Amino acid sequence: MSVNTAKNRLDYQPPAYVISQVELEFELLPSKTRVLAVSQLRRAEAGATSLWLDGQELQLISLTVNGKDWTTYEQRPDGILLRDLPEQFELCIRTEINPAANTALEGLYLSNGAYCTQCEAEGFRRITFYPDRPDVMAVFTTHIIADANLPFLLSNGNLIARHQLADGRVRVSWHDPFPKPCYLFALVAGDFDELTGSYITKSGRNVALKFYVDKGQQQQAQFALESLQRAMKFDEDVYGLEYDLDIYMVVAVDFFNMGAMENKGLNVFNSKFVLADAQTATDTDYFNIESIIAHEYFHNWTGNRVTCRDWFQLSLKEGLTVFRDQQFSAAMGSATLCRIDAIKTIRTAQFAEDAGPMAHPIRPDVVEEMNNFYTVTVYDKGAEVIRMQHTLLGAAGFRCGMDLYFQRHDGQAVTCDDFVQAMQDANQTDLSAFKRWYSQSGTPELSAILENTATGVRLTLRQQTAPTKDQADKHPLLLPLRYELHDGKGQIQSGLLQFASAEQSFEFTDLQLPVIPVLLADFSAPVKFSYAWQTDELLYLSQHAQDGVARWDAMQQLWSDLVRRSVRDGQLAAIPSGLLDVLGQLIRSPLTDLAFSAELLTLPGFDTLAEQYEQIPVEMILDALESYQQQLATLFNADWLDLYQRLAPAPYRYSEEQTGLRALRNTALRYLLRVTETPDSLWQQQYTGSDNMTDKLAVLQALVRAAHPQAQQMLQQFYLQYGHNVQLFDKHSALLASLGTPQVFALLDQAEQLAQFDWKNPNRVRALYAVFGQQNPAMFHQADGAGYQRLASVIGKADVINPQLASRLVTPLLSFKRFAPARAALMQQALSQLQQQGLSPDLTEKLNKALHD
Ligand code: B3K
Ligand code: ZN
Repeated sequence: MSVNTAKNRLDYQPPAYVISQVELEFELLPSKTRVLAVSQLRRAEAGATSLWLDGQELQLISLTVNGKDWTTYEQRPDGILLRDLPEQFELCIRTEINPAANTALEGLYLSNGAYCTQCEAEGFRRITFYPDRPDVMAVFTTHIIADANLPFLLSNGNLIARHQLADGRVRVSWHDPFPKPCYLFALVAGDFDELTGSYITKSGRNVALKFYVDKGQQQQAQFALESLQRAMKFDEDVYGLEYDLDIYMVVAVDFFNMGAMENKGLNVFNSKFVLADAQTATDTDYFNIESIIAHEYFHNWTGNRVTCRDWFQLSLKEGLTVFRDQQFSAAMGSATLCRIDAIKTIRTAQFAEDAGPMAHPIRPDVVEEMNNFYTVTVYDKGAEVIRMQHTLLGAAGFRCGMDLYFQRHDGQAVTCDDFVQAMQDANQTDLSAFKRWYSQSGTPELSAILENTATGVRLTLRQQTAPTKDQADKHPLLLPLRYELHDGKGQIQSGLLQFASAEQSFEFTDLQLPVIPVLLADFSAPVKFSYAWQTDELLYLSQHAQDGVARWDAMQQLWSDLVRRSVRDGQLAAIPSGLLDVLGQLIRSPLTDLAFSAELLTLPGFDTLAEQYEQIPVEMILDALESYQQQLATLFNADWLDLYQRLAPAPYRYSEEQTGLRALRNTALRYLLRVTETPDSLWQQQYTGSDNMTDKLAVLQALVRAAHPQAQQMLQQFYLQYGHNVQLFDKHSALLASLGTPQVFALLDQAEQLAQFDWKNPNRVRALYAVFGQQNPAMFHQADGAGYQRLASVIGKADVINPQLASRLVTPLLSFKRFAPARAALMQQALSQLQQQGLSPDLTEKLNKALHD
């Protein structure tokens, strides 16, 4: 294990030597894989004679420079420093690695008998000694030698040769003509089923599309293949971007640290984001597959063709690519629903990150372990920062900026500054005030006051950002604010304000009083905002705002006001009759967009509400949510039943219309199951009679959430029936881990003992413990600290096997300062105990930040 030291963004130095070409040869054996790397290097920094090569967990066999054994080097635990180098040379390094022992799933490892790689961010250094940094871009040729029982030997680019060797082994060669950083290198070797398709690009080139999945699962990759075709078309239509190789491959593996990886021409995917059919995947799974397939595809331009100069610039490719995949999802289905999803992520996980010890700007300044910075801030807030540029410049202006960005930087490793510069130059505008979004962490709080004037209203805006753990001083940011002003005559003025100072007033005329404002329509800036709306005004907006997001937001605001009042007064605030009227009306006659109706009828989640409090009143929020849901269930019992019965399901298809119907019907089901009079036959029929996993799982979710007496028994039945399938086993685990009763602890113990459970598989561990820590607030925050102890002990165990996995699981414990002293002390104690164990650099970085000021 290497000792990580903090690196600073401003310390960037260009590489001393660059590599034009690298030729790799792998002789694959589970615990003794031989790697030969032959690189052509050229001095880039005048006078340089030494070169640092990163390397971890490698056994060095030999090292030559221009064919001669090279002895002037210094080997350290994390690499080699070569000295006395000529201006230009061929470097030849032989190493041996042990994929079978690689449980960190970084570098070359085995997943169910198949070899695969994960190199981003710094995994290539576990394959060979190399300048493992994104600004060294080389043309890769890869040779793979393996036994004939591994029929598919894959790497980046185009297949150029395949030979049978005299000893029975096979040698294949791949060549990728596009220079790339080593983090985009990939190798896969295994026995798979292959699903093939094709795509004709807009300039008429035929691209072979190939999906590799476990045996017997070929048909389950069909939806992913079609999603890829849709993504390819979208990028041509919206950005004029065409695919550039003759082949695009996607491999699905079960052992994977995150969602997927955009390696050039050879994506590696977590199988849960490839495999789908009606019997094993839910509507949400289908949505995620389509969006992640698109995300990785879009990286081919935003990430691969133009890459990052250094890892501090990660948001250059991730924020931009998330924004692009959000645009794609919005075009494939309901734009409002997609936006609501993205907003929820910001308001829960991202606001929490900003308020906790890991707070960092979308372009961090200091990093110890790079894997810790693949965060909701870099990704999702990063996407919001791109979205704001899109809002400010308009779709056409943004496209001009993108065109200029590619024209200038194709084939280069660049910075976030380069991106904004292209946006500015293409639009002849000045974005310097906007750029603070890249360097300032924290969540701006925006407040507004509306005063009447002789001819209309004056809107006074104020903004302020509280200090964060990483940055004490904050400054105003440029906020693009989409607004609607609804006047007394029912007329609406709408537009976009640019607000860049601490305080500013805007005058609006020709408005009949009274005026009701919508601020931040479409969540046009990732901020917290407050305005003293009256209940009636919110009710009005929930029905009349032009922007769908604003309508939903008005409902969310009504509920969070009620919860806030309940918390303040220590007793449940009554639901205003006007709100009940609006809800009753919606249940009786839903809007045409059924999925949107379901969102309007759903209360904000615990996490969204929690982020609105400096000190989170756990029980009070949970109790209030529980009581309100119970009230809606009882009050509208007959209407829910009627709605449920009217929404008759058709044979399963994944479509916007059907997804909406299922969402609304299952919302009704959730309320129905909270009422004892609802006959068991109702949900039993849905469970046994439905032809799809969405509706089956919805029954189980509703039983679990309603703490129904039959919940556990049904989970057991589900396990017996479906537990042999790993995706469904994980769904069972996730349901079990979200049971809000103290029995959950014993059930978690039992689940760890099941044959399918495997501490080495991140999907298995996350289904139990990411869910327990992040989606079971009642039990995770149990007053005696049992939840904290459990998560900490799991993290300790996971860290020895897979540091990235452990480091992600720790998130909910890190923000202990947000809780009342007794609870905070228990959380802190769990973290301190964990710290006694020798931890990975990943966890060390986070725990040091959380525990020490
Ligand atoms: N770029 C990868 C993430 C790599 C994470 C490394 N710890 C997937 C993606 O964002 O598309
Ligand atoms: Zn990405």
